[in-house]
Amino acid sequence: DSITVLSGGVGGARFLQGLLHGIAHGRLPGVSPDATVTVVANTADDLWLHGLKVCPDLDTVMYTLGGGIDAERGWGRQDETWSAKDELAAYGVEPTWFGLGDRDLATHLVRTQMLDAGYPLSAVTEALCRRWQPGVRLLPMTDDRVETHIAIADVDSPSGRRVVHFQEYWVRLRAAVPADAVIVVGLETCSPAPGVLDAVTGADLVLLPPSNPVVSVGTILGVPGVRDALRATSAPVVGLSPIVGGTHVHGMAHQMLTSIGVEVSAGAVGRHYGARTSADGVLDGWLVDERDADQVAGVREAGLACAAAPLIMSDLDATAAMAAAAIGLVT
Ligand code: GDP
Ligand code: FO1
Ligand code: CA
Repeated sequence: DSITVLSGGVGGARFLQGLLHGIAHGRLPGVSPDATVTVVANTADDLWLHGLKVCPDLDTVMYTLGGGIDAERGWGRQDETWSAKDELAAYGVEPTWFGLGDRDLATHLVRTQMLDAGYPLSAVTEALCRRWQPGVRLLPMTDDRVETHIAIADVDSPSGRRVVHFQEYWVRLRAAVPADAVIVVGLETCSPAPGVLDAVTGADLVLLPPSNPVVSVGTILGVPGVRDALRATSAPVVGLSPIVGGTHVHGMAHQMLTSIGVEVSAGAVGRHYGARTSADGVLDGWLVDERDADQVAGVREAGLACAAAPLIMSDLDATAAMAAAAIGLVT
């Protein structure tokens, strides 16, 4: 069996841990314990900083599944120290609001050196994963530079608006101001990384984890060819809601959904992805949390298989049970 997952960072990585746990323990209906998992990860959070290429979602998945993540923060390395960051600040070098830890820096140094030598990001990621052994095949959605920017209000600008990098919006501004628009620079002209489209069309099952539907899964779906591959694959495609009880669990799904005009509810996100039987839709099934059971009927009306189940990833067993329930919807 081969399972393909379109993932963001923290939410996606946590789901993947539970999925691998469920596979290994034979808890997933119709999935053999030697099933393989391919992860297509969002790279639109990426940034160049101090001359280094930083890929937060790729690294979050790699560190989480490889046992190197700082579990409390959900990003970066465990046992991290911050000497380089302090030294940069002492030089007055901007930006000071984004923290590259000393251990994490080594990853960015290796990555940047390999990119400079001409290797594509997909090859670099494969090389980094040789150390971390995440237990999945980890693919960037594209080898091309794609970066999400957020339009925010700015009274000092003649247009009344200003555009900041996604990381500046999230980390410096803490997503505390409304996002007027999400602009994913480079998305329309990028190409899917090698293996990405085949991973979708050749899979036995495709899962959309409870990742951010706009700035994680949404950007992957915007890579030319990916949406068509999802619509064409013979594999069932099923997603799990990141919205529980009308709000995001962690992160910033709320601001991002509002900015693209999608209501912040489990049902609305499922309908936003849409049924494969409708124009542009990508899903066969959509799983919502038990406290959103009142949304099931509306999702079914949109042509999707839908059910309610506990969707809080409190531990590996609970997360594996979520994956099992999602798979059960479409098999
Ligand atoms: P990011 O790239 O680090 O923001 O991570 P993702 O995009 O992969 O996932 C972020 C989303 O995960 C957020 O929108 C949260 O709502 C969602 N999330 C986090 N924890 C949980 C959970 O326990 N259950 C569900 N259903 N969603 C969660
Ligand atoms: N998040 C923060 O809130 N502050 C940081 O200084 C920060 C640094 C950082 C460095 C490497 C990395 O892989 C992730 C990092 N993150 C940091 C997390 C990141 O900003 C976001 O949570 C994701 O891009 C959203 O998926
Ligand atoms: Ca992300």
